[in-house]
Amino acid sequence: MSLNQYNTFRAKIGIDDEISYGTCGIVIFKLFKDNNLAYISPTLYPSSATINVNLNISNTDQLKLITDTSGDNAFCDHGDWADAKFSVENIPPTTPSNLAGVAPIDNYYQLS
Ligand SMILES: [Ca+2]
Repeated sequence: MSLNQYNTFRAKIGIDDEISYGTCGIVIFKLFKDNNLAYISPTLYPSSATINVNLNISNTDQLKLITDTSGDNAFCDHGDWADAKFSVENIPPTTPSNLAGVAPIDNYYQLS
């Protein structure tokens, strides 16, 4: 699957509801775009609220989803990437750096 046709990755991350006891099930979620860390979650516990991840993946060839043990161990680390999806969403355009705007004439800006 090519990511080039999408610009957004969304998911709901957290510890699965089947884990609900003690200090078991502690994870950190990470997203890598082309092997560069692009998102890291706080340390999540079974009692933590679900986090909505919304990541711009424009110009990304590979997205890697990592559920890290958080450094303790992997016991009960049932991390969920729920409702994970790629989509095309409107992203506000950025101003081209090589253009200069001239004062508005009849409500239009002249760019050159
Ligand atoms: Ca853990």
